Amino acid sequence: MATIPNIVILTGAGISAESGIDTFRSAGGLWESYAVEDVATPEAFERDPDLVLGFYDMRREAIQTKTPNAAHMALARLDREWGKDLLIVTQNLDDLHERAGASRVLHMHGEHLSVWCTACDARSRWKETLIERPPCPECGEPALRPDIVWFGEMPYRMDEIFEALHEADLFVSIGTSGAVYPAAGFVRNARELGAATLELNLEPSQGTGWFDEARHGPATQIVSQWVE
Ligand code: BV8
Repeated sequence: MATIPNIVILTGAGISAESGIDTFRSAGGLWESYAVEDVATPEAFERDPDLVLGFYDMRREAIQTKTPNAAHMALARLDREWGKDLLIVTQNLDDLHERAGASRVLHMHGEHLSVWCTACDARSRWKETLIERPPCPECGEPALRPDIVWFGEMPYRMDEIFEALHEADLFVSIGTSGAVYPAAGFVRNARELGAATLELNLEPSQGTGWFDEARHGPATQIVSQWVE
């Protein structure tokens, strides 16, 4: 009997595209309207907090109106039914994996419904806007920022991710352009550690040559087909 593989799945903005959430670098993506250094860096937040807080307020509000698509549902089914280790490492801020029913999800770039107090360091769940500088639920200081990993900041729980890559027999990358590190390097880590590698994306990513196999098409089709 073929041994059941341990699986690590990396997802990016492309898996949520068909739910109506803007990607970053596809046509009409977010970064076409915003220069990333203007909104997704600590320096940008220092320089123009209203621009940055307004950008994330807009995205936090938009995400709450969206729903999981067939690709999220297929991965959630796999997560529920897979008897071995399985970890969904997502670069996405949205909670569509969780709302589809997945439980083994790790947000390496943070979550849109989380805020971080730069005064007391507490993290809190948050659905409202930040532009009015509301008081921190823990310490009352008007010092809340999005709990999101900006460029130049260390992604979250990297040790857990590398532990999972060590154990992985299969690494699957879904809906990511392979433009941002360290996530874009995981396929090479996985290969070096002996895992098989599969890319499921609308089009070849920047790292497509590192994958053993690549299937291209909309996630709602190719992810559902792969899970079947
Ligand atoms: C760090 C949060 C170090 C904000 C994000 C030079 C070389 C290597 C690295 C660097 C370098 N210069 C600088 C760096 C480091 C930098 C980096 O990688 N820069 C890049 C631009 C070169 N990385 C960092 O700064 C990281 N931190 O390195 O820290 C450190 C060390 C010690 C101590 C302290 C620090 C932090 C990176 C995290 C930045 N934050 N997001 C926000 O979301 O607003 S990154 C941002 O890009 C999002 O998280 C997003 O998820 C991520 C990646 O984008 P994708 O998800 O791939 O989305 P994209 O639009 O690009 O692609 C979508 C894909 O889907 C496309 O391929 C498309 O074809 C496909 N698609 C579209 N529709 C569909 C579809 N697929 C299927 N179906 C569809 N329907």
